Formats: sequence, C-alpha cells, structure tokens
Amino acid sequence: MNAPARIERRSSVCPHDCPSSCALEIEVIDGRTIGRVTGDEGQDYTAGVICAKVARYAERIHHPDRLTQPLRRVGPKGSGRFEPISWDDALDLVAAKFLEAERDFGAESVWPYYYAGTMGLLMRDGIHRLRHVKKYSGQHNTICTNMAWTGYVAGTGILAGPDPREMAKSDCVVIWGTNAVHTQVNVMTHATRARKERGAKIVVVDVYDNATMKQADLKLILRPGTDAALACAVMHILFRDGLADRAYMARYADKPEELEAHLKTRDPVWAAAITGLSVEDIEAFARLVGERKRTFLRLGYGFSRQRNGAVAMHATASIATVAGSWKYEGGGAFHSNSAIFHWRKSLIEGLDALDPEMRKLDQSQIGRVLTGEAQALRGGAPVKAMLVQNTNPVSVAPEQELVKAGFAREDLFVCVHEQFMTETAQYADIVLPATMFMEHDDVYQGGGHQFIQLGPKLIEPPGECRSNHAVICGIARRVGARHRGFEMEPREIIDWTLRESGWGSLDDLEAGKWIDAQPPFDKAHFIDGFAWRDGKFRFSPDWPKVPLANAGPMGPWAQMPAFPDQWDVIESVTPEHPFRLATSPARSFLNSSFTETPSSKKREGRPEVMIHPDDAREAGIADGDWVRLSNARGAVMLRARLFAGVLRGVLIAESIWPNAAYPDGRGINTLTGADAAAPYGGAAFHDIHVAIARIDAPESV
Ligand SMILES: Nc1nc2c(c(=O)[nH]1)N[C@H]1C(S)=C(S)[C@@H](COP(=O)(O)OP(=O)(O)OC[C@H]3O[C@@H](n4cnc5c(=O)[nH]c(N)nc54)[C@H](O)[C@@H]3O)O[C@H]1N2
Ligand SMILES: Nc1nc2c(c(=O)[nH]1)N[C@H]1C(S)=C(S)[C@@H](COP(=O)(O)OP(=O)(O)OC[C@H]3O[C@@H](n4cnc5c(=O)[nH]c(N)nc54)[C@H](O)[C@@H]3O)O[C@H]1N2
Ligand code: SF4
Ligand SMILES: [Mo]
Repeated sequence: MNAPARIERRSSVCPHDCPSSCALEIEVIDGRTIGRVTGDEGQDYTAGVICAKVARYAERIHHPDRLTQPLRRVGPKGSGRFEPISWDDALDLVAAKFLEAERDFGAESVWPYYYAGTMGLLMRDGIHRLRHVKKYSGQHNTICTNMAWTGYVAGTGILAGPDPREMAKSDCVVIWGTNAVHTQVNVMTHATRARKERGAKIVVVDVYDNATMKQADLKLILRPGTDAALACAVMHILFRDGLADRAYMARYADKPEELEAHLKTRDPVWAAAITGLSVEDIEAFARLVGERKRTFLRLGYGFSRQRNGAVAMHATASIATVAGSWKYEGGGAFHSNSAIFHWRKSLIEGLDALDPEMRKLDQSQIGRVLTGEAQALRGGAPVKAMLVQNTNPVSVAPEQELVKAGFAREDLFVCVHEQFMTETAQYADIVLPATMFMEHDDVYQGGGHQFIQLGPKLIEPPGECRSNHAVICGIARRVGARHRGFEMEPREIIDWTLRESGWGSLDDLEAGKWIDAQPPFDKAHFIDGFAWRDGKFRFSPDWPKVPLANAGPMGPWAQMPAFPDQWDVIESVTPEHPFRLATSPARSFLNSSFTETPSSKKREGRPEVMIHPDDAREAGIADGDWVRLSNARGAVMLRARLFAGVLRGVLIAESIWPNAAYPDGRGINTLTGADAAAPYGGAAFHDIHVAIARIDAPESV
C-alpha cells in the first residue's frame, strides 16, 4: 500500500485578469498535482475569500484538454487540424516566418499581440522586450481600461486613491458599474463588513438587477450609458441643498462656481428622463452621499464601456469632490491603484530599446488591422506575422466578423502560445503549449488593492509546456534579438525589478509573502492636493492632455463636454434597432477563460439574453424562445430569458461564451463595435443597439 502523500500548503496569487488579485493558499499534493485552493486569511484585502471558479482550479490546471505539445497546422486555416512538432522545429519555423516578414515588408509587419490572461509582470509584459529590440509593431491597449482610467485621471491626475480596505470603514458604499459578486468578490467582503459593523448603506448602480444589486440597500437600475446624467443630478442636489462642501472645493477644485452654474439645469427631473430612474431614488441617493460624509464610491469598469465612458467616469469621481468625501477615512472615489507601484520595467520590457516612433496598432481594432484597413494600419505595412500570448481575440475582440476574416488570411502567419486550444489557437499555424501560474515564477501587483505578491513555481508543468519567458527568449535567439533580459532566469529578472523599483529583494518578498504598498493617508486621500501642479481636482479636464500612456487623442475627442454632462455619443436606439444591449460578465467565466471547465459550463447553462417581460410580450417572445439579435455588424442567435430586473428597452447577455456555443458559430462580439471611444480609444462592449426577433429553432450549421 502506498503511504498517503504529504500535502503541503503553499502561498501563491491568482494570476487572472481581475482587480482582486487574490492571495491564495494551495495544497500541493506532489510535484505535479494540486488539491484545494483557498484564499489566504493573512492578506487582509483577500481576507480568506476567493471566487468559486478559482477555488476549483484543480479542474483547470489538471484539465485533460490542456495543450502539452507544440503543434503545426495541417488543415486549412481555422480547421483545428494539427500534428505534433518538436519545440526546436516550431521555434525555428516561427523565427523563419518573422525574419521573412521583416525582410519583405519591414519589421513593423510583425505584430506581437498579447493581453492580461496572466497578470504576472514578467510573463505578461516580457513580450515587449522582443517587440522593442526588433522594432516590431506596438500595441495600443484599448480593450479594457482606457476609458475608465482616462476618466478617473482626468479629475485626480493620478490612477490611485483611498485604501480600498477603507470600504469597511465607510458609512455609505456606492458600488457603481461593477458587478463585484461576479468580477471582484472581495469588494463585497469589505462593503458588507461596513454594513454589519457600522450600519453603512450599500448603493448599487447598474443596468440590471444582478447578483451585486441583490445585496443593495438602494438599487439604482438605469439605462446603459446614462451614468453621467445621474452623477450630474446628484451634484446638482448637493449644491441645491447645502450639502456641497464649498470650503473643500475652494481649496481643492479648479472651477467650483462654473460647475455649479453648469449644473443648474441638470436637475433630477432632467436626469430621470435620461436614466429611467425615479426622481425619488435620485434624491434619496444624493441625500445619502451628502449626509454620510464617509461615502466610498467604488467605481468599476462596466459603466466606462460606453462611448461616453471616460466622461461618465470623470463625472462620478467629481461627486466625491463636490461632497468633500475625499478627506474622510472611508470616503472618496476609488477606481484602481495601478499607479502606486512605481515599477522600473526596463529589464522586463526592454525599455532601453524602445523607439517612441514605433507604430502602435489599436488592440481593439485587430479585425480592421488584419483585414488591411489603411487607417487601422496607420498607413503602414500590412501585418504578416503574429505571436499571440495570454489572449483570445477570436472570442473576445469586437467586430468578430472582421477578426475571423483577418485570422483566416492564408498569407498571415500566426503563432499562438496557449494553455488550451482556444478559438484563436484554432486559427494558428503554430500552437505552443503554455505553463499555468503554479508552474512558473512571477510577481504580481493589485489593481483593486495595494499588495505586491509573489507567485512562485510550485509544481512541474504537464508534458512539454513552457513559460512565456522561455518562448520569448527562444524566439529572440533565433531572430537575432539581443538583450540581457533574454539571457536571464525569471527569478533573476524578478529580483532585479523589485530592487530597482525600491521594493527590496526577491528573498525579502518570499519571506514576507507580500508587500503592502499603500501610500500614507494624506497622499492617498489627496490631503496634500491632487496630482496636478496646482493640487486641484479638475471639474473641467483638458481631455487630450490627460497624463496616461496612450497613442494620442482619437475618437470624437474635440466634442467632449467641458464639464461633467450627459454626452450623446452612445449608440442610441433607432426605429430599426430599438434595444440597447450590454454584454455583462458571467459569474463562472472570466472573459473567455474557464469556458473550458466543466463546473463553470454547467453553472452558466447556455447563451441567453435577458429581456423585460413586457418587451418580450410585445415582440411575441416567450421564455426560452430562440431569438436573433442583429445590427449593422451582424447577427447572433441565442435563447431569450424573461427577466423583470432590467428596464424596458434594455437587453443583457452575460458573456463571454465561446463562438462555438452559438448555432452558427457567431458569438456575442459579432455585435460589438471597435470604433475608438474618446479621448484615447477603447471598445464600448456594453454600448450596442440591436433589433430582437423571435426565430424558429435553428439547425446547427
Ligand atoms: N466572473 C468574471 N469576473 C471577471 C471578468 C469576467 O468576465 N467574469 N472579467 C475580468 C475583467 S478583464 C475585468 S476588466 C473586470 C471588470 O469588472 P467590472 O468592473 O465589474 O466591469 P464590467 O465587467 O465591464 O461590468 C460590470 C457591470 O457594469 C454593468 N454596466 C454595463 N453598462 C453599464 C452602464 O452604462 N452603467 C452602469 N452603471 N453599469 C453598466 C454591467 O451590467 C455589469 O454588471 O472583471 C474581471 N473579473
Ligand atoms: N462582449 C464582451 N467582450 C469583452 C468584454 C466584455 O465585457 N464583453 N470584456 C473585455 C475585457 S475587459 C477584456 S480584459 C478582454 C479580455 O480578453 P482576453 O485577454 O482574451 O482574456 P481571456 O478570455 O481570459 O483569455 C486569456 C487567455 O490567456 C491564456 N493564458 C493565461 N495565462 C497564460 C500564460 O501564462 N501564458 C500564455 N501563453 N497564455 C496564458 C488563457 O488560457 C486564455 O485563453 O475581453 C474583452 N471582451
Ligand atoms: S476573485 Fe478574481 S483574483 Fe480572486 S480568485 Fe477569483 S478570479 Fe482570482
Ligand atoms: Mo478587462
């Protein structure tokens, strides 16, 4: 009889693209197997709580469908027919194709494409070292954070704010445009603690009665893309009722009198007509914010995924300045702490080789880029070769019909480095098997919190999986790219990066498990002033000059309103397209990740669109019927679910299901647009007009 294996508990961190970046404890059963995954109770943001999908990580890491060997395409593009190939032959072929593209079309015809499938700084961002040294095309990251970050920084001057743990010390927590129960569960831990310990009120602002809203004391269900109208009316009431902190604004804001005058006409009746909320609810919300000085506005990404998203984010953050809530513990507006870590990334990203003139292609416009649209290519060479790491654009990127047409090009060479045979990998010429986070070393920062954490290698990967760093170095050697980062081990790069950034050594981090990087209270609450030269929050931002890394102003930025306002650039309804659709995140998927795990698939059921019962009746749609959603970009077939927790005229399709889950292979991103949102670009995933019609049960095609 075998002796039972000795189970070790080891520390790690969740690598997924989620603001929570949870501290994990992992049962390591042997050198190749894990058991249970739990939240670390010692790290006081995670506080022992993690989401169900990561608690079941053994299902993902030991999944029978994991890629374990390099593959070469043998069928037509997208057929999913591959045969095994050795690592050396695979990397030789990738390098030969990259060199050929460079020779025939210039280095910018190679486009390394990546995103945040892992949030590890080395494994995620090491691809830039290869890009910079070789002068390949750059990537302008627009798919996720652009409108939100720009809108927040437009006011504060920096992407940082009050300690998110202070939500527990608040008297009113406003969870605005984030479905935290699905997307960042720890927000709920701290918010519900405030309610239990201090009688705090929880307000939720969203476009449907979702899992987070079910926990709210005040539910505000509004029309998509109308958040700035609500914010304006709240500020109008604060000024009107003597709840505005005028002394605070005199010291800490740029143009309070002009703002007040501008808001005179933005009253609750005006906002009710735009948002679909009642005047009473708007008044009640404003009173809460005005009377409870410790109001913590937890601003999410959801409401920024609109064409007016940057303006809406800035408008909501402005509420904290009018109310003066920033100066109180448990008060202020928080979106992300990304700017507090002051990383020196020259080794990871090869910044010493960066050419600022390098062409930057819009990540969200990958469909337009790959189908050769001149404007998307910035007038330059076509893209002829790609390396894709940590992202699955064939499922997640907007304008899917173009994305698929682009990847189907026979003259485009694509290497996808992946953990699973994703819908993007199915279009590749070469597929390389990737490690998962417990199989390599990396360092992580919080977005929704303030910890730096280490995710060490705990087990051996299955088969022939290699890390992103190994693949980047392997390609670099073969294409003649030289940089000392390509010669170093992950732990050496992590150690150097920590030291140079002022965070001690790798040994220190390993011993301490995490570093609490939260700046002192006065800095985090802007008591010393906001991050502009005059220290004043901007009610009237200089939109094209918001200090964020970007590719210059784009979208209709010149028309942006001077003060917080309802900006009518959203994809409004028309007689042909009378509904507004939001593609909100599903609980058991994380973008397209976890669509492969059996328990997540089971819990999500099938692709559905929620529709108000009265709208359904008028359209002759019954619960469970097949419907077609359509707009100028395409059409999608899925089932209807009658749901009274949404306003009339609004539809919700929780996402992102694989395209293959739909009868004709057309997934939800068939309907989403890639036109650049102002002022710096970005995809408006919840800003879609559509028609809806009942159809007969389709035959799978
Ligand atoms: N389970 C799960 N977790 C995830 C993800 C996932 O897909 N699934 N994705 C991860 C990623 S990449 C990110 S960036 C984060 C994002 O997490 P969040 O900050 O939560 O942002 P979103 O996921 O875009 O949407 C959040 C909510 O905004 C709502 N919403 C849409 N339009 C509007 C609007 O106009 N106004 C208002 N007030 N609300 C609106 C949606 O209905 C949704 O309930 O979550 C991460 N975590
Ligand atoms: N309709 C709609 N579309 C959306 C959104 C929405 O709300 N609605 N949300 C958008 C947002 S916010 C985002 S951020 C994007 C995200 O979209 P993606 O960046 O595509 O994120 P995931 O779907 O999670 O895919 C990440 C992939 O990386 C792989 N991966 C993970 N770790 C590693 C690693 O270490 N190495 C390698 N080589 N691969 C790895 C995973 O297996 C997975 O296939 O989707 C966007 N698309
Ligand atoms: S909540 Fe987010 S960070 Fe935490 S375990 Fe789940 S996916 Fe990972
Ligand atoms: Mo995201």
